[in-house]
Amino acid sequence: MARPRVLSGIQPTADSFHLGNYLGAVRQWIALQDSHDAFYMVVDLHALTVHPSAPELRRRSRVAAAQLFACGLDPERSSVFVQSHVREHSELAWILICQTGMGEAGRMTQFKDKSAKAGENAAGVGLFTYPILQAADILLYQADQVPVGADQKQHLELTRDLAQRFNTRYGPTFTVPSAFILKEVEKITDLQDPTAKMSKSSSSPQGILDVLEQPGPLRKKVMRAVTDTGSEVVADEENKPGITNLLRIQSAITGTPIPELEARYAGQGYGTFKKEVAEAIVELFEPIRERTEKLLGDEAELDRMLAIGAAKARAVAAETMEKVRANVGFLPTAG
Ligand code: AQP
Repeated sequence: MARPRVLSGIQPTADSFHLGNYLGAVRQWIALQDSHDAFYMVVDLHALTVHPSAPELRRRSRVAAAQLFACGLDPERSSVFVQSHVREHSELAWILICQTGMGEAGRMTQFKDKSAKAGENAAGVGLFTYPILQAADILLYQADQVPVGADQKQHLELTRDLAQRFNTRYGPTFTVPSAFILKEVEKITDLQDPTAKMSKSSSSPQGILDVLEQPGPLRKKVMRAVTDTGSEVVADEENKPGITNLLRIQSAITGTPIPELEARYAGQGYGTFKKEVAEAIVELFEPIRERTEKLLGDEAELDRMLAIGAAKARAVAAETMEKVRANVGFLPTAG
């Protein structure tokens, strides 16, 4: 029987992924590559919404790809590629834009948050249509599941609505996908503002833990993480969001259940606990950083690995688009 298909993407919008991206998404991607037919991409078209310079986008796209391979994605077991290498993403996005209501797109909370931050007149149309391009990314590959963090739930709902609407209007065309979200790591929060998600674009440098960061600054940031009044290491989302976030991180990295961690640190105060969380993060990130640097040292090889993924992705995308073009009523090209 065919394995279920899984697809996800990450934006090359910074010089490193952060711990939230890793635990909330990339780690699941790696785990799923054996049981699923896996497609993972660096979504450079999406990154254009924040206007990087051309050299910046090129550098960040390569760094993002190198990190994915360094984290454990295998070009033989997964299709790892860059979104702009498959032209069908933009074509399908336009067709889906024509199926989307203004109110529906305007309700997306990520758009509302990001445009509010940019200022009313600074927010671009790209930011507004971003979730529709994301729907195209997913539907193009007929994905069954999409492993993401909690911040993407609403976009996944829109994708499902668009797939169902399209199928009703034009006949069965798309698989209706579902989100694959691990509750324990669905929202890793900012170290300085433990109620907000850790984010490439909105966390302060002290609030974010970058995968490619050196051990020194990583340790310092964890030790300076905002904690809560009291001294007990116990999970309590409401009253101790900072400690709860660190417990979640420690548990996800070491595989130790939170109650066991609470028992281990009972009566020891925050210091020992934070030190051990910092060590777990340093140990996790160090080999990834080293492998990323090595991969970035041979750009030709990195590009070759991405070309393998793009070829596999193009084959699937072309098949879906052929069906979509016929179903919406575009004339076949002669010859
Ligand atoms: N804090 C987080 N906790 C859990 N999962 C997270 N993800 C992001 N932040 C957290 C998940 O990582 C994947 C890739 O994210 P993205 O790069 O496509 O964009 P994003 O969700 O918008 O992440 P950022 O860091 O906030 O990026 P910017 O600031 O560029 O928008 C997604 O699956 C996401 O859920």
